[in-house]
Amino acid sequence: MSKKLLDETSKFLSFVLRHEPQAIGLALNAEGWASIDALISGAAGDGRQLSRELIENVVASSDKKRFAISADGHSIRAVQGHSTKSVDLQFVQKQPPRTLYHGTATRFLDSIHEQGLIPGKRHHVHLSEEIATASAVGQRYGTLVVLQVAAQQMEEQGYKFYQAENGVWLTEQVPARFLSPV
Ligand code: HQG
Repeated sequence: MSKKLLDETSKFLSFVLRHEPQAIGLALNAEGWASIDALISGAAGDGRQLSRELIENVVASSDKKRFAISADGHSIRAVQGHSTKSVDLQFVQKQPPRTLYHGTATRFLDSIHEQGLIPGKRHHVHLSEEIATASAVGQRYGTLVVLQVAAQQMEEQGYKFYQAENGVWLTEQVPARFLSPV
């Protein structure tokens, strides 16, 4: 199975499981789960050949562990990163480390200083424990800048944090006063 096929399929799964399930007539429940059979037939209707084996390979090889298959093997979901309104994952609140990191592009900084970090189209602001991970995320949008988030201080002041099963930290927003450049 080629890396190209795995990457393309991973992008397709992110698209339908996080953002636009309706594009292939797929239903996600509130916890983001979709039937694997329905995913395969919906994709086929869109001219895309998926198989159970290909899907399992994408799930297993995903560098960021983006997807999970249910214990009974019938369903699949993205573990975070959603924008679709049909999903409302109930993450368990968790105490964050003292500092978390967010990678972004320099062109967003003026707006971030004004508004703080906001989720945009997604349901949460995404934060990392590692500067290296935050750097990879921020580089996608232009000239990289990594911001340090005073996560523990935020939590002490009542802001809630969650950790997705792939390790990504999530919160609703980060006011600018908790941000500083690394
Ligand atoms: C920026 C990838 C202007 C924010 C990664 C980011 C991540 C603002 C962009 C996951 C802003 C949103 C998410 C403000 C935030 N003004 N810009 N007030 N507040 N921004 O893609 O965090 O590979 O929705 O800095 O690994 O970049 O898809 O979020 O640049 O975990 O699995 O608005 O996506 O995972 O961009 O990335 P995104 P993100 P996957």
